[in-house]
Amino acid sequence: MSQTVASQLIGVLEQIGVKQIFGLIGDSLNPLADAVRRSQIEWVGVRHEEGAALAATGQAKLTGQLAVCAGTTGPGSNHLVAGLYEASRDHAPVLALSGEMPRSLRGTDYIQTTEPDLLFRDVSLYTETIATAAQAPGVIHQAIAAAYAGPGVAHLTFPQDVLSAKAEGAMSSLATLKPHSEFAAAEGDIAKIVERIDRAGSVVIMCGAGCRGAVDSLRALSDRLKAPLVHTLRGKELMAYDDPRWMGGLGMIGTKAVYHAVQNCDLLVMIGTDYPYSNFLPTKGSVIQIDERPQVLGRRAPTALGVTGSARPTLKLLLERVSAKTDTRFWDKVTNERRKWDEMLDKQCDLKRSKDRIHPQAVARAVSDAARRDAIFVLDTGLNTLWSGNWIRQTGSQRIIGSFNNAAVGTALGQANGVQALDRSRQVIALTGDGGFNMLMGEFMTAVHHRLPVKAVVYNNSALGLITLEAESVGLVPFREAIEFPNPDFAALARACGGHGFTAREPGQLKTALSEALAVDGPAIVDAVVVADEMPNMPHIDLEQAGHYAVAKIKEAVLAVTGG
Ligand SMILES: Cc1ncc(C[n+]2csc(CCOP(=O)(O)OP(=O)(O)O)c2C)c(N)n1
Ligand SMILES: [Mg+2]
Repeated sequence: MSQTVASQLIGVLEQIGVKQIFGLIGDSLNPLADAVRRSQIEWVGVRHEEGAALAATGQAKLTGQLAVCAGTTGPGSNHLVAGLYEASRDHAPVLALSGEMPRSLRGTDYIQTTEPDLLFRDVSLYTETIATAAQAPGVIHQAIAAAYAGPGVAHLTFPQDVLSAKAEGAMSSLATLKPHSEFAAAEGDIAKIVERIDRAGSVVIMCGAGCRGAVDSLRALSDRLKAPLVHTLRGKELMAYDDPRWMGGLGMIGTKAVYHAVQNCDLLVMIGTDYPYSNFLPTKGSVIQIDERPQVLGRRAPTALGVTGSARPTLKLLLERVSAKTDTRFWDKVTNERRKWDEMLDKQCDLKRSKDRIHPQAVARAVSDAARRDAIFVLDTGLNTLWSGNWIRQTGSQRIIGSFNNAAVGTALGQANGVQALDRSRQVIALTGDGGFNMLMGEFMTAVHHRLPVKAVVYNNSALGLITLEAESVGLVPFREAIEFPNPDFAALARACGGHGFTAREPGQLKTALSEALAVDGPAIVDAVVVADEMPNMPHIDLEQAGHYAVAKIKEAVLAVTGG
């Protein structure tokens, strides 16, 4: 059989290392799926195309390698779009494929008509319809190159007859399709950074996701400068929580020690982060920012020096040049405050806090304590992000992903499926609110179907919990009928799907439910029934200042979580 455009595309994806395609088959996609059937690539059929986009995104976030999802004509592809925003916002290289009606039917308001290039315009760095076989090799190459260059989403539409057409031409330059290389800051910029660091008394180093791979240098720099290392939520996974240098996060998922350190240091060095919550950053301008992306420099806080460069090679150069500091007073103060904050967290998550009710912090801490040392946590969005983000004590070899820039509810399970498909022997734990789980709970069937042993831990408060807080913070009466909802028996649901289900209603049941769920072979749901009226910590507010002021500040805090 001669090669078709579909088999040419699949051949290319195979050659560049794509192992799976997540999608939902149908009409125009049939020729594509047929090419997958003949290949080494695994077709992971999902229950909802948003789940396919999320699964691909989860993979791409974790590995930085291209991941692929597919949806068929019109409605099938429409479902991809919401999930793709995860990849777009977190800069993960994803190729989205849309099937499309045959070219002869275009422009006649035929059934399932959409304008995919218009629909995918916002979420994609590159979107193109392949109109002829001759166009395919060049456009496929360009799309993948664009996804890696962003990184972000590239989208291609294939009319059904084009997919089945005889391939023309061959793909060349496959070797160029890979993540871009790191680069060091220029010599002149290094000199300027060194001069400012040498001049400063106290230095704090803020580490974002861009610091992956640079941990040894960060430790060395911290030791040399007696500088606390603080992190963004995406940076949290990089080091163990109990590394004495790793003081904690900044913001609502963070500590008072870190907030004070950032506000009071002489110099804040931000590396590999586009941390968006300006209200937690210093306003006085003593900030240096180092990042690969020139467009992110200086946009979140008044910044004295912005330098383009990747974290790892730039830190190496800095280590060759910066002078050691000896004064440990600032370091000691931050360490002291951090210890107190940690003790407070321990109290809040103590299972003995209430006799008959489970506090959500205890769920996060129990999951953290029971997880393997190389587990992957996938967080959802809502109050539950605060519980998971603040109470998980990461090991440094675990991974933590979520919807940290898109802040979308209902994204954890889909991403967890994708991550689990990369390695079915790795422990993958989705921590999600009940509202988030309900949104795409059909994707639990994707896990069952494809033997993806994902463990989903549901914080069950029968409410869109964060919304209660949002309403109260702006002086509105929470609209209970809109916020609260009934849940199914999640454990029974899991079993009905062919998975495993466990329930914890009382503190005494939590650890057993979790350890049993983590021990079973196959996907499982843990229904953790938690108190609904738990208040989050506000590291930037002194809680002694109760009353109206605190309530007003909750608004600020909530906006910091939801992005407004
Ligand atoms: C897709 C999407 N829909 C709506 C929102 C607005 N929103 C933010 S948090 C939240 C509540 C989530 O409820 P749940 O999953 O139960 O988590 P909880 O806050 O109760 O922990 C909502 C609706 C959003 N961010 N994303
Ligand atoms: Mg909820």
